[in-house]
Amino acid sequence: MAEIRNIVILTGAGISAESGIDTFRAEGGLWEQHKVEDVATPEGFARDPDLVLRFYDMRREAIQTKRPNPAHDALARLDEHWEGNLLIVTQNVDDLHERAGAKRVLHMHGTHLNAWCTACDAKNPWTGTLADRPPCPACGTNALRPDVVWFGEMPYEMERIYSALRTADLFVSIGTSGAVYPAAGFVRDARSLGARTLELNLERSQGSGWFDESRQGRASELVPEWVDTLLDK
Ligand code: BV8
Repeated sequence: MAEIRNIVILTGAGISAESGIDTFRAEGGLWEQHKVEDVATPEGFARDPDLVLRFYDMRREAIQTKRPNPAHDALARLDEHWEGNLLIVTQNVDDLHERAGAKRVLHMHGTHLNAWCTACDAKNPWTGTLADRPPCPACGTNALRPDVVWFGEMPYEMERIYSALRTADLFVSIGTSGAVYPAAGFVRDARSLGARTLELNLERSQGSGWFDESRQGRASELVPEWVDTLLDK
């Protein structure tokens, strides 16, 4: 096994499932309860802002009652002890990676815990609601929206992600169905740049065939096991 120094980890809703946060595509998942185009697109927000703001208020309140699980804890431990480069790129808008103690985390689809002012562009730390149209703490305008990347919008920090993929020796995907791009394309990018690729997921994802190795199981078991092998080396 070639020397592993630089690691990029992609996480999705599956890593937070055992913390009690709904995934998107599972039975009874978020996309069964709400139409994506109504609640997670700029067009949906323009059409019915109340529906969208209430949808995110409900989720923002829910995640604050949840706790990190052993998968989040294991990645925080890896982050603390790994001397090489490490970047945890998450599609999740919850803060469970950070609450577990991970530092080298990048939220490519934004975060629940910020309110973004579409008037002055300020990103305000936020734990409350937005459907009641509170004023922006920076400019006082009532033009706040969730600081999340909707479908059709450009994900955050793509350049930082691609530069990490360019030097990665190992790309690991955890708890994601591989249904949403550009995240679902990272395994092919990493592979074409020479990295080894590993999938840890409850079931084979849509991009499973692109991984050198795919392990099925619960993140709370697979991730601590994988981190132990990496740190005990
Ligand atoms: C963009 C934030 C231009 C909001 C989200 C190429 C081809 C086709 C389409 C496109 C394409 N390029 C772009 C598109 C369009 C679109 C797209 O991908 N559409 C799909 C539906 C076909 N993409 C976009 O619009 C993106 N923007 O492309 O801009 C561009 C192009 C190129 C380069 C730069 C820019 C923006 C997409 C972001 C949308 N916002 N979230 C919110 O959260 O409300 S996406 C949202 O859904 C999540 O963030 C996540 O990304 C996705 C959900 O996927 P997962 O996290 O994987 O969750 P899912 O439920 O699907 O799966 C869970 C998995 O976990 C399952 O596999 C399950 O087995 C597993 N699991 C469950 N329990 C466990 C478990 N695993 C382990 N343990 C367990 N216990």
